[in-house]
Amino acid sequence: MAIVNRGFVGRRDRDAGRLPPGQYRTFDFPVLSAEPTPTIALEAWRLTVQSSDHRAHTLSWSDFQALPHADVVTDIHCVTRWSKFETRWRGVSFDTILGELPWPADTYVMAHCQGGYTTNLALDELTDGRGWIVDTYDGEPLAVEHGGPARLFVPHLYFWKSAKWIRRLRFMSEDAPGFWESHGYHMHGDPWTEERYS
Ligand SMILES: Nc1nc2c(c(=O)[nH]1)N[C@H]1C(S)=C(S)[C@@H](COP(=O)(O)O)O[C@H]1N2
Ligand SMILES: [Mo]
Repeated sequence: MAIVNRGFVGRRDRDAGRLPPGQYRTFDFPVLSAEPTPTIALEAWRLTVQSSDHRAHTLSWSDFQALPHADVVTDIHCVTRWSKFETRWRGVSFDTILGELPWPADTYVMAHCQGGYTTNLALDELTDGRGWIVDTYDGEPLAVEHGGPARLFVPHLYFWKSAKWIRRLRFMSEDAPGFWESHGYHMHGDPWTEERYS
């Protein structure tokens, strides 16, 4: 009895402080999409990175697969108040993507998705291993309802910033609102300070 009790307390201690304010923990993996789930063939998949002066660098699926991948294990937090702990992803860091560019990056990025969803981020939020383009979840190719074949993954911000079905990363010299940001969501979206709405 004492052992069971100690084990339980131990788990609670380990998870204490892990839930941002106003969030609850879920063990499911909810699907949240503002648009219908698209069909994306790998042969047709492209990731275009666009400079603020309209130069473009495009990666095919095989170009993207040839870039170094790494594992990311972390918690995720949706603004609708669910958090999921210890999610396991694999992908290419934004630092690696930046290293591929033949021109300099700019201060802000608009992520554009197949289907029209957009979200804005400061470049600072994506560098130093904090932003990823992921193609694998829990050891399997990323399921289409979760943004496969590849999605943006920025887990330290609310999950609406992790754009599914990413197609284009457009650099900007000034910040501008994406889809949810222009409907009242916060421009930044830090779950620890509850930057839910602006
Ligand atoms: N293209 C696209 N990306 C999106 C969304 C969307 O509607 N369309 N929803 C966002 C929101 S609000 C959340 S919480 C997460 C949900 O990701 P999931 O469906 O894999 O849980 O995706 C984000 N990325
Ligand atoms: Mo969300």
